[in-house]
Amino acid sequence: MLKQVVVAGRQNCIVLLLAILIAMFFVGAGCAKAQGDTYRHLELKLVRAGFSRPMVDRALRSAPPPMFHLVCDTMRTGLGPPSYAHFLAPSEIAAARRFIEDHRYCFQEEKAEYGVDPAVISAILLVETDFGTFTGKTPVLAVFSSFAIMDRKANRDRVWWSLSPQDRKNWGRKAFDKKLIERSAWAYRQLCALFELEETRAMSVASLRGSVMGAIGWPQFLPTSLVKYGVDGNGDGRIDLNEAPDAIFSIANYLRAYGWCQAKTFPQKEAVIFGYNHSTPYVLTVLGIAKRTSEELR
Ligand SMILES: [Ca+2]
Repeated sequence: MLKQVVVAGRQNCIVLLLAILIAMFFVGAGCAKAQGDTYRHLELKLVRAGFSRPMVDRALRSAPPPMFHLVCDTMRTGLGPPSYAHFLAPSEIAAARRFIEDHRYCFQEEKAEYGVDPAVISAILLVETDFGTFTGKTPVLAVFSSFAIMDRKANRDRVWWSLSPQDRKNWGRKAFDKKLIERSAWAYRQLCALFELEETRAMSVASLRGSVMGAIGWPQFLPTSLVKYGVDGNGDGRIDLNEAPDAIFSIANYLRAYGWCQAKTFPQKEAVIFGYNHSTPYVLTVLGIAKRTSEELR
């Protein structure tokens, strides 16, 4: 009798466990469907642009849900510009110099092929990610998908009403809409670049992680920059911006394309670095680090 009760109890447990698993499956499928619906018009737009439906489906259905909070954070007003002053501390200059010494053979090749000052490349890597220490953990596919769907008023409404009354007053609805529609177009271009990377260079875009604005790897390249200026510096057949040689050569390629080799005067050099990051404090910091690093290398 006792044995029968124990067996029946086990059977009930198995049935209960199966029921939970089946419920979890349907809840998961429901979430995936809801998520797919949110991205539906974006999915159609990408397929109409010529990207393969299975690839787009697979990527967007596995992407995290739209990050409205992230979009909202970028629309908050009253935030001061970032400070770069601490990068000019002697310990930071020493780190920039050490990086050049640790990768001197790579920099020799880079200098011979691209002609870009190693001190500038090292300064950029220091400021962007502290030589790969802080590259960001946000799924870049979700970042650009979240911004890309802001072409829809319903999605902008959701961000708008998540802002504080003061932020809404500072923006005004017209300027807010204009900004988010511009960001949506920008993010869509980045998404296209991501899918191009997946199609032509076999990169798994779903696994790419980066900053909250979707910048990737040690040099914090946007996908469009990665497509255009990414270089396989160590010759292993793939471009990985989380490896020093690829990061160094890719930055060199970018700066050469923006005219570094022709830039002789300080304002000309400023203009080239401004092409990398549209921030005057950033530009002055990078050139300041590079100058001090070069002085110490002599
Ligand atoms: Ca490589």
